[in-house]
Amino acid sequence: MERAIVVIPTYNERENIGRLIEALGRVLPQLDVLVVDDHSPDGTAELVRSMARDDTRIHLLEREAKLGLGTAYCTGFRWALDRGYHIICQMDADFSHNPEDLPRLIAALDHADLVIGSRYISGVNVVNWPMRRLLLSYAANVYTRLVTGMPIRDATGGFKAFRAELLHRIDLGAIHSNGYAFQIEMNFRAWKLGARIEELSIVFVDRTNGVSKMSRSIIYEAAWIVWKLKVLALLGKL
Ligand SMILES: Nc1nc2c(ncn2[C@@H]2O[C@H](COP(=O)(O)OP(=O)(O)OP(=O)(O)O)[C@@H](O)[C@H]2O)c(=O)[nH]1
Ligand SMILES: [Mg+2]
Repeated sequence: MERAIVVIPTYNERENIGRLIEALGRVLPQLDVLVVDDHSPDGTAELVRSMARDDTRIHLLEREAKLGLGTAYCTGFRWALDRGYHIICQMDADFSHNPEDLPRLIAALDHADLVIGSRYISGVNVVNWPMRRLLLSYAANVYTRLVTGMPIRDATGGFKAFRAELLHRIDLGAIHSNGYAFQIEMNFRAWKLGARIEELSIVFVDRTNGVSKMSRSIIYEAAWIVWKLKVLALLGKL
């Protein structure tokens, strides 16, 4: 098997991360795990560090403060590229993304450069989200598709698998977005590079443990990034 790793950003996920790493180990015993923790006050990093002591597949990057989701991913991606992984995945720590879906995502990299776990390709596969949140997410995706022309049904999701060759070609240093905007920007840059992108249906379940980091500013950032990306592409800068 090609060397594969999943990057998991965490902020106060102590209640979830241990069980998630164990579940990943059961589903994909060969998979490495990199947790990028932003100095979570709840001791997430201590838990991961103690698990990493007994298991060489588990890795931890600790940052000194909550520096945002986008830079957490980019730091993790660079770490994995520097160490020669062929397949680099990303998922949330809160069990919204089912570890049992990951083998399907990785298998599809046989004929794709980027595989996206998608909530919106066969109806709407979201469990336990309030209607307001679902409508917001769905509308954000329609809006993103209309503005950018990018043929992706779920451009804001965070459950994905990349071929390392593609990540090498994306200018990670030029990315400053966070939250949903970060997911949109990575997809857009991949699409502009001519990457083979495939969406696979997943069921997304709202978190049951821990608190959400969703905020109004994350929504505004996503609303404006699509125009920024479109203009950069028109100017030939992407
Ligand atoms: N390292 C790091 N991780 C973060 C940061 N913000 C969020 N995360 C993690 O990123 C993942 C996604 O964040 P969530 O809070 O689940 O965001 P969401 O899925 O949009 O919203 P909820 O599921 O409702 O909480 C989780 O694993 C978080 O712990 C951050 O600033 N730094
Ligand atoms: Mg979540």
